[in-house]
Amino acid sequence: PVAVQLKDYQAPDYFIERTVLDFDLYDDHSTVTAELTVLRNSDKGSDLPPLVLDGQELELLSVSIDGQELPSSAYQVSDNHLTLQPQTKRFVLRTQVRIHPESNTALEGLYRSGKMFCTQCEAEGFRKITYYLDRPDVMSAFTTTVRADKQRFPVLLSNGNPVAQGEEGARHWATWEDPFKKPAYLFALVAGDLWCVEDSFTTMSQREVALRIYVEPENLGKVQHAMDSLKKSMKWDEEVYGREYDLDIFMIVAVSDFNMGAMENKGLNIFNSSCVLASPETATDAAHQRVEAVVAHEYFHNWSGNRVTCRDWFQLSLKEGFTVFRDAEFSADMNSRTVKRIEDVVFLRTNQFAEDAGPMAHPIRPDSYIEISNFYTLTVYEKGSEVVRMLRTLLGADGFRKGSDLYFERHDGQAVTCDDFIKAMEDANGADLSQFKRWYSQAGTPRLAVSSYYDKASAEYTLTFQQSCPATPGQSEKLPFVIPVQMALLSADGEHLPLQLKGEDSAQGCERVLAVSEAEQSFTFVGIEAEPLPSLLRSFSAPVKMSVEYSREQLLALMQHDSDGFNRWEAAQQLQLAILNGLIAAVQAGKTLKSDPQLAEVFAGLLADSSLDQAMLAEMLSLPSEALLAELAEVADVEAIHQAREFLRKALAQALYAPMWQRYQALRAQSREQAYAADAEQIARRSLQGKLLAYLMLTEKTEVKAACVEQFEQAHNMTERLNALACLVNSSFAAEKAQALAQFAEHFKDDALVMDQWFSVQAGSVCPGTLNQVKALMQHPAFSFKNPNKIRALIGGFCAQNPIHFHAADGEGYRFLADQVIALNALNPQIASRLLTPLTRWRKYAPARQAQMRAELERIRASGGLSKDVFEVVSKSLA
Ligand code: BAL
Ligand code: ZN
Repeated sequence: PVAVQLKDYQAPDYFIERTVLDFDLYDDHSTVTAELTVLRNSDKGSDLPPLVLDGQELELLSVSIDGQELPSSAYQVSDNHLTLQPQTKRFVLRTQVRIHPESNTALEGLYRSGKMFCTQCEAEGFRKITYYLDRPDVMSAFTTTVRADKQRFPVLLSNGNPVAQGEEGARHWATWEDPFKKPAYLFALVAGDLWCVEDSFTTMSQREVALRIYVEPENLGKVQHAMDSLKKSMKWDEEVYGREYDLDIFMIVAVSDFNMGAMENKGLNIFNSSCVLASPETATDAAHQRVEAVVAHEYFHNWSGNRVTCRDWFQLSLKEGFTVFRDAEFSADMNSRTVKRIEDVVFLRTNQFAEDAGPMAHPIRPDSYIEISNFYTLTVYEKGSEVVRMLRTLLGADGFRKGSDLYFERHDGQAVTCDDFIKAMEDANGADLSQFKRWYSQAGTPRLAVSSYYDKASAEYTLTFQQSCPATPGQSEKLPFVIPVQMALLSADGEHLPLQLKGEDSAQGCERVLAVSEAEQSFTFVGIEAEPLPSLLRSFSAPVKMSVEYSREQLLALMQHDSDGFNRWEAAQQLQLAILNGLIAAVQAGKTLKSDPQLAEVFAGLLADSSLDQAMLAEMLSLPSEALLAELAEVADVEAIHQAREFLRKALAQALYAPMWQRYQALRAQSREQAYAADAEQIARRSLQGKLLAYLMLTEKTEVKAACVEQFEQAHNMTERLNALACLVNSSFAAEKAQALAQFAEHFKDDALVMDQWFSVQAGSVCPGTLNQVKALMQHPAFSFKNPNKIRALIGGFCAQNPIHFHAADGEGYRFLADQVIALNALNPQIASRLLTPLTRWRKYAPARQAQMRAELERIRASGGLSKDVFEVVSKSLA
């Protein structure tokens, strides 16, 4: 396979003004008729080069131009293209193809999910539906007719507004028209026996929009949370970005078999059922929050993605980074802002920083790819969002809004680039962002080392920043980034000092943003009467690895006094990391582990502090995960990390048994008395309760075990039930564990999404024998190798979320993963490729593990018939 390069981008030779599609859906095949009004791109000249349409796995039945059928000598068909020679600048091309959705296991293009038909076209799935110019800079008005059996597929949907419908014997049809020009990746079609929950939204210009969420009938009771989230999203986008919805109808459809979380097709979002269905009894708080976030994300794409789309796939972060930033801010406004930021930063540090340090590292705007599906990455999405966040930090909220207004106004209806986005931000603010743009072209996580110097005599305090960025594949040298460092200075008694830089006339508030743009740069503050304590990178103002030498006393002072909630949590994290690193070193040196009383004292203080928000307390009590500790280590010592962390957890549970037990019981009593709501206050309470139960269960006390079983059996919501189940699964209480698992499976056996949770809780077990259990569960009737959610829950749950067993010294975990990737490669390349991620991290481990992991990558490479998806990840990992 060859790589596609950004530098080779060329505008299309032809455009497609209008697309008229007709789908005839049957059980053993479907036919697709496409009438495309094709127009020569006049910017490229008046000659008529060959028209090269994309198409894969299509059986061509006929081709005609302007009503004249073409003989087969007039066109060429290859595995990926249909090529023909136009005779005029503008003509109507009609093709008819036969396709096989019923045997499409890659879940790309048109496919069957259970009893329904649905589509997934982003990025390049439309070419599996019909011959087309399948690239995002070809935007067309679509009219779509869908025909199917009336009884089995009563609902026929596509993008836009419904314009006609009719019946033909046992079959019926519906025609949809989308007035907004769009690229083919935003096309969608659904046919099925679906029921819908209907509501409406009045937009800011008083237009009435019908909202419909379609599900299979048994799921009708699980849709309200998504509908509420949708209405909140529509309102928020009007208030915060001035963006109004544009069609008369907005539809969401839930499907069970879906590679992604959801897809923003114009007016017809298609969702993985896990991102739309939620009820208190079946979905955890985290699942409720995910539904809210994904509904918002897809809705926000209507402007950041659909009205203004990407010119080419290298610009993916233009819509994804921006939209993740938008959904993160929405979630922060709907819930606890600080907790949302902490969760996002933990996720970024654990997973995106690892990607940035691995063989697939790429800038948020990659320069090349073999398979674009491999670039729907944490870098493009999450780091992309951080880059947009930095823009807002640098320009200020008002400046950023001016920039986004200009961007939407200037580019409405266009397919544009990341440069266009930056240009709008520059023009609206009179700013020069040329150096900032390095964030789009340089990969890797920058390091920021901070030192300070205090001069009592002159009352000056100087902060010096040194930035660097490690080499990444294809990029050995990096130029300095613009790194916004949001900061404050604290006095000994916790006051936030006025900040006046040398050369300024007066202080400018007690918090400010320093734009670090040089490899080494100093900032001197004046009028500082005693050595201050710096609070740096507040709210995690840049996606960098910062190192500052703080003493334990300083960390404790920050935990207590910092007015930035994120940095209070960060100080607690740094203290925990220091202690954990000491324990890891002790394990490696073969020393007996000794508990450090300081953390227990801190935790005791936090537990006793009734003013502390429960969500914050839950976050402060959470130790860094094994995955994060591995990412932070030079060489990840899996066993030492596991032992050290487990030791510390147990030591804390023992030292703090009384206050934890008392607090747990009080929280559980409150839960029993209150009806479930997925609101911030209750979510915080259950989060804290779950953290405490997990600690308490480590003491193996009978009273705790009984409480855990009680919570498992009596909880009126899935959050408490699943937390209790996870505690039992990870405990040595074999009888209770077996009984709880059996009871759970019996109760929820018909609910696929709940069974996913049952699979993943077992896949994550630290108890011995987990891999064998995972293999056995692959034979369970609720498991299916064809369903991405099941693969992610069970196989992904084990390989990506269970480091101690996945990295077992005998290499069985690696062998297992390679076997699954080889089996999935032909069935669903996207999922196979994604599953591979843990093996790509082989450089993080000691030589023996490296050799085992590489050997499995080589076995995959040698297995033959690799999809582009798997080939790219394997070959880059072994390079
Ligand atoms: N565009 C693919 C799914 C998403 O990011 O919304
Ligand atoms: Zn998106």
